[in-house]
Amino acid sequence: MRNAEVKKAMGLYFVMGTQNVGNQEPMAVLEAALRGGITCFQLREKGPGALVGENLLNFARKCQALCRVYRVPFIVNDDVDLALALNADGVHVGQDDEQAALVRERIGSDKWLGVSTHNVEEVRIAESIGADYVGLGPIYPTISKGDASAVVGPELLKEIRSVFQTMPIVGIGGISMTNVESIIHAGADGIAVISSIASAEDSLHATEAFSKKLKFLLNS
Ligand code: IFP
Ligand code: MG
Repeated sequence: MRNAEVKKAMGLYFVMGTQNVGNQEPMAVLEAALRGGITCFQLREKGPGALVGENLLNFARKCQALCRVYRVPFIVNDDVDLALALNADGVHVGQDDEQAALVRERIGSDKWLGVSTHNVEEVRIAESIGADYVGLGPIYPTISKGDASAVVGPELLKEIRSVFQTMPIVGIGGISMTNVESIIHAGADGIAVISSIASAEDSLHATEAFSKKLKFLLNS
């Protein structure tokens, strides 16, 4: 069943682009995250210095191949053409990206569709157009997104969970080892992180720590 598979993948969702890894080797960071136990990966290549064209295609192919080795779903942020060219497992779009309904039409029913949301109404719309999961955030203040909207907090997550009892929901934004518990307790199926893994001193160790904590929180 798709819903259960998606929920499981939302456990520890790693979002990364080459711009998120500082002077580290992006593939090394992704490999550390995969070894450490991430359950889903989203390629989000954005902002100044972002790879484009052939370079993006080649990098995306390498990421996808590595995710395959670890049997982790490979999702592309906001680039339907790239997702289709690679036959990615899914596409993630924001509110300002190509309308989610059009994306669903373009990718068909087999690929996962994820939508960034910030309130009840956006989740309602995402559900109505056939989103497989929603990212809700920023739960806490974040540095990874310059254009991030207002902090929603675990309270709104809890309210949204009470309205949408089966929708896979992943919390995103400002998540660290010290606040992950509040997000799972509020009803999320998992967490999405960028900096906490990509900018960590030791990405493998950071991922292992999140993974261990999430396994405990999600099974208790
Ligand atoms: N949520 C997510 C996800 N990804 C994004 N890129 C985003 C919000 C802005 F974690 F996938 F749900
Ligand atoms: Mg986007």
